[in-house]
Amino acid sequence: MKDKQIENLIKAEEKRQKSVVNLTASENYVSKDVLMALGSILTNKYAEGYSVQRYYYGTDISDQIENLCQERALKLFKLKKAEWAVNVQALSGSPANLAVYLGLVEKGGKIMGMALSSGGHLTHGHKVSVTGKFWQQIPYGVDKETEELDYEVIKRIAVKEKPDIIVAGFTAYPRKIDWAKFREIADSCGAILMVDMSHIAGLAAGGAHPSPFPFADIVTTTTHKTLRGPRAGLIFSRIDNRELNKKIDKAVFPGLQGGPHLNQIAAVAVALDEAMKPEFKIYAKQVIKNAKTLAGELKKKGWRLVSGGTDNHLLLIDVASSTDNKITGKMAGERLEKEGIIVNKNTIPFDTRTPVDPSGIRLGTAAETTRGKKEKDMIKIAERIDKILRK
Ligand code: DSN
Repeated sequence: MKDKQIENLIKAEEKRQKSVVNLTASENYVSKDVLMALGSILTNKYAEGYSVQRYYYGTDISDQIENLCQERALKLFKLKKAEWAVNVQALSGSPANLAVYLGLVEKGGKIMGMALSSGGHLTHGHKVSVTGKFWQQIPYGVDKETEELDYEVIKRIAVKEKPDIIVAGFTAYPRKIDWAKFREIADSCGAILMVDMSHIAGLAAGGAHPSPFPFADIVTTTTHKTLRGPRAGLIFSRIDNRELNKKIDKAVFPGLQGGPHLNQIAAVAVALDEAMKPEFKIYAKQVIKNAKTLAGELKKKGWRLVSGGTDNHLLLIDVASSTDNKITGKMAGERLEKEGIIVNKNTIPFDTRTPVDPSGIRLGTAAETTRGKKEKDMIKIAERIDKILRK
């Protein structure tokens, strides 16, 4: 590169990424092919609109790239073209979720989503996000005892509040979600059911987690977590007389965005193809085996895990109540970083502390599994974490 300042910073970041144990639950390492597509000349092209209707010329190849990405997205999740549509232009997960609400929920309408404090995402209607300013959030949480979703309670809230849309999905919930129960809840109050599968998309693609598609009307996802692609967002919608897909397409463009990032769409297409390979199924299963091993080992050492364990790729440790040395999530995250283990601080359900210095840390195994780590490595990582945090 001619720009030495940026080149050196990229090299430094590469070195950092290689030198740490990365347990950030939302990160992963993409392949060289994904990077090549992302860093390609496709970034030069404007192709505002969709392949049926563009506002620029010279877009034949842009059409082919976008169509291929859509075909692969449907194929990966075993969806029929006559039954599901997919928009591949959302720049990431937050704009994808925003586009769904913009397209389908009147301003001021009700979004029923998991509370941030229970593991939901900001874009599930939290007040600090635009999704909680333009719409009204009806929050649901986890049970205080089990720290898991209580579907009867969620149903009662839904029937009382009659939300326009129910969002099932999370950013920090270590348990499987019962998609069928959410379908039943949505039907009991006439709401659209949207699943935000950002965290578990790769696990579902690899057959290691139940797929939400048989039950949802809309499925959104980021592509860079367990799915191991570039940073981007996908919005799947069921094709029927509600015309959800047409409303969502309009919300993405021209509602929220201009020209699609073709380099990003091509890189997503590459990642989707990689996720169809048999090795990806093995990867997805290993991610969960690793998370379960890590959780089991930490529990043996006396760490309290939210809900007692994990069914997916992530775990939440309640560090504040696990030790008597008054360690907080912030202190734990910083101490681990100093020793080369990267996690993120996280609130736990019913946290009495703040998101800036919460009671917990969140750990995930997607990134280290990409690097070939197995159960035996998780045992060693658990030992290191225990030692560092008990110092
Ligand atoms: N920040 C992502 C995560 O870590 O889950 C979601 O936006």
